[in-house]
Amino acid sequence: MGKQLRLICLVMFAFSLATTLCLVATSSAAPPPGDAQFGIIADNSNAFLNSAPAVNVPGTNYMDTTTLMALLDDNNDGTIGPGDDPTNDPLVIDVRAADAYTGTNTAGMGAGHIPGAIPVTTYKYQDIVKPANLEYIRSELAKHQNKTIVLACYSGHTDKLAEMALGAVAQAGYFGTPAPVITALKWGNLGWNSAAEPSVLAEVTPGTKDIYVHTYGMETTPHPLPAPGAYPVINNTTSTEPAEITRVADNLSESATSPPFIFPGTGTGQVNDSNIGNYTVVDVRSAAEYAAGHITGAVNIPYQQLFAKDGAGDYTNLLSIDTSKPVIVYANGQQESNAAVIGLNALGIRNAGAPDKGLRYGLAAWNNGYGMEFNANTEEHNYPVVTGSAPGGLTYSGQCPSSKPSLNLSAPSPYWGTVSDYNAGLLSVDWTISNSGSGIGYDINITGSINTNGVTVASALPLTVANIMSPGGSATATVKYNVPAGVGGWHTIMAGSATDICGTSYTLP
Ligand SMILES: [Ca+2]
Ligand SMILES: [Ca+2]
Repeated sequence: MGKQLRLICLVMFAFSLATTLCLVATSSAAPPPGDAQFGIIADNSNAFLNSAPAVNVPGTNYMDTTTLMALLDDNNDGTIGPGDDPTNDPLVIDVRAADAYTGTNTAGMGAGHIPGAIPVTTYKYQDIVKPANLEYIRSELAKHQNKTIVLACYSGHTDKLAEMALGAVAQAGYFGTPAPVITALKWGNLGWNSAAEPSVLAEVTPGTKDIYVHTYGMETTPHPLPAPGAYPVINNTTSTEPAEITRVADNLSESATSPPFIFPGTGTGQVNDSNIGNYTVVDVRSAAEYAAGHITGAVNIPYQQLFAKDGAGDYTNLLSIDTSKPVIVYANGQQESNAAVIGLNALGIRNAGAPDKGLRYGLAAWNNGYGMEFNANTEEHNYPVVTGSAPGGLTYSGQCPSSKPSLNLSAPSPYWGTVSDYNAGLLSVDWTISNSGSGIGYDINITGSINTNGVTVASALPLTVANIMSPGGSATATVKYNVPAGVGGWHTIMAGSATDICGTSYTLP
């Protein structure tokens, strides 16, 4: 008994995105210590935190609102549009909720957006490194000569979460090379137009909310870092693309913690003098700032050094964070700690039962004699905002690179995946798609399959083959087919889709 082995005849076709042919050899560097994915994510996080933005606030990775306004209002007439030069404009990405962007919020949380700013497609900063947003950002970035991305949230806090994830992904090559400069707008839309953010203004103005009235303990006694622990195992994805490994880890990190911060206070789930000992507290400010006064019991790792390797090539700083307790990270405000929180959670440097959190508003909220505060005299502006669901006020023309991907489908190898597959007549084919072009391919999907002899596709389509494929790269996706009894062979024509860095779509064949 048993079925006769079915002979398979598959007609191959080529995904042909461009005629340019340029094979690029992949590098063969030795894997980093620990899990290979750990090293890739840590190195890209480190590269981002130590990249130098073209325009920034000294000591932080920020662009201030005055600098952004000067780039948008070149002729300094107070409006953005006619008479201004678009060639130096950065890409501004608004990471607030939809009603803040469109100007329909009724609680004083946003009355519109910076002219030309684009939203995250889902209006959630946590989704910033999901494939649909990256595709959108790539296509918008292609229209800008100034390859700088400025992220803007309500008050310059959550944009740092998005910034870290997007920055590490960019350093890993998701936008090609060189990576765009990625920064956040200091004090966000609050600093751009405080009148448009009355509720946010109240939140950061001393005396108007209880976040600023604490005087919890500070000390000057240094605490040495404990001995390094073991490397966490990451393995979030089967992709071998460093950019995709970094993207998946940061995407998981963005969604792992909501809210991504912990308030100082005595309410449920808040932290204060009497329960701070239940946490590992990491001060990510400079050594000098730490020495001058820090939260009782805190250890110090400046955030630019957090993801760095030591002289022996080990990630000693990361591994020295005691994760036997939930981890709280803090800085002068909440900004640098937010960046650290995304990277730490992405790497699995966290307590098994609780994601890492940043201290809400940082030292400024823990003890109002310390920390970073909004300066109404110099940081409060009334720059123009526009309303509506589409980017308002400015249009840009695209400048796409000439290098294009060229994707090919390799000879498939049909097989029976399992005995039950065999008994059910479900044949598997591993379709390997490779990129022999000179540009990165994105969002590569198998979208359809036309078959002869009564064969049908059992797998759900569209099927994602890869979110990114570098020149010389490849990925394999398995498609299962229902093969009726007695069929000895069939022909199949596969259909697929992909994009290039400009968001240009390719439908195949
Ligand atoms: Ca300009
Ligand atoms: Ca102007």
